[in-house]
Amino acid sequence: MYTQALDLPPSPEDKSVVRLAHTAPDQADLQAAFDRRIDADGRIEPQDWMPEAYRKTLVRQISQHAHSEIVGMLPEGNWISRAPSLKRKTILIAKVQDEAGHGLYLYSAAETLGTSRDEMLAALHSGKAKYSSIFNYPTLNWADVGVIGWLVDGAAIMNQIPLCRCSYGPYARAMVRVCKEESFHQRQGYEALLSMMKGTAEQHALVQDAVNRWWWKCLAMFGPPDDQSPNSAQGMRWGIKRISNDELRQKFVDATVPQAELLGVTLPDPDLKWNESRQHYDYGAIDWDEFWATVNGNGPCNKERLATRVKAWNDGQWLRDAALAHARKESQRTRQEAA
Ligand code: BYC
Repeated sequence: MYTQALDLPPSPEDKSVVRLAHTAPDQADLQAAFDRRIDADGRIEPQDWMPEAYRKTLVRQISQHAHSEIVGMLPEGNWISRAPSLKRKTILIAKVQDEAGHGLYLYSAAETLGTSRDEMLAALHSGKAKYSSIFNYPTLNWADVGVIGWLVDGAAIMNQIPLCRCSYGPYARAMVRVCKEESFHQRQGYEALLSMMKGTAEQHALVQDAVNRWWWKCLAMFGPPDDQSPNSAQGMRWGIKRISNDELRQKFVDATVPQAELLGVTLPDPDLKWNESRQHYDYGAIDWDEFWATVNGNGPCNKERLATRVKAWNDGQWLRDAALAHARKESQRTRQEAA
């Protein structure tokens, strides 16, 4: 994978690795060295010792993130065949293809922690693994595609820029490229909406309707409030998360309000107003019951999304089998030629 350290920790069966048991540091020394590196804001690499809980948290977060990128291709992919012009179609194809690339960087980053891609995908396909709540809502009209770019990708960037400084090296490096591409995605969405807002009253209404349907879901995307977020404190201590769910949500609201004004749409929140003393926008209450229902599999499109991914996986079996057979033949040929 691009920019990743591919040298994984040696397997215990690898006899070429000499292990000096009598000089091996004990668990407490390893933990202390790990803590010092985290405290000094250093990076942890795949070959380094790390606590099992740190490894587990990273596999959880990175694989969820990868699944979100892959499932996130579906709502927009739905509009490729119906894009209103050739220009919009090529942009949308490129964007959806970027999301596939992001999924692959992220699966590769998670694999450096010793979990196979097959294990991660099996967890997704069985419904055990989570992916972002936001992709369980339908894209009803073309304006939804623009709003996904503007608001969903905008929220994603807000969450993901701090991940470029995550303490785990492969994840942080993958995020640098992901963020550059997400930034293009956000701007193309906003630009598509600006075009629609220069159009007819019917087009304005489509944009406003899409904003009304996506706004609250985007705010929930940042995760539960800090005082109800079980993973936040430890994630922050380990330098995986750098900014809390609530702080990121606030930054997103503050950045988005002026963009909505420029676009000429209303954000569907009567409580949204500038608070002079806080120097931030206040906003209304998020429906957390709806969020949890969606996260737990009962959103409008959860079943459809999962069924589509499982079908794609099953339909691709012949190709994976053929690729493996080809690779086996190639390596056999190379060995014969070398003999
Ligand atoms: N949806 O303790 P918390 C994209 C879960 S891709 C579903 O705060 P944490 C894009 C959370 O996993 C967007 N589940 O957790 C792609 C945890 O459950 P578990 C994805 C959510 O990890 C294509 C529980 O709630 N981005 O943007 O400290 C096209 C408690 O939460 C959600 C990433 O994955 C949610 N929205 O913080 C366009 C970024 N929120 O795992 C766009 C990387 C929370 O304990 N991930 N949960 O069973 C993160 O930054 C963090 O994992 C989160 C959650 C902020 C998401």
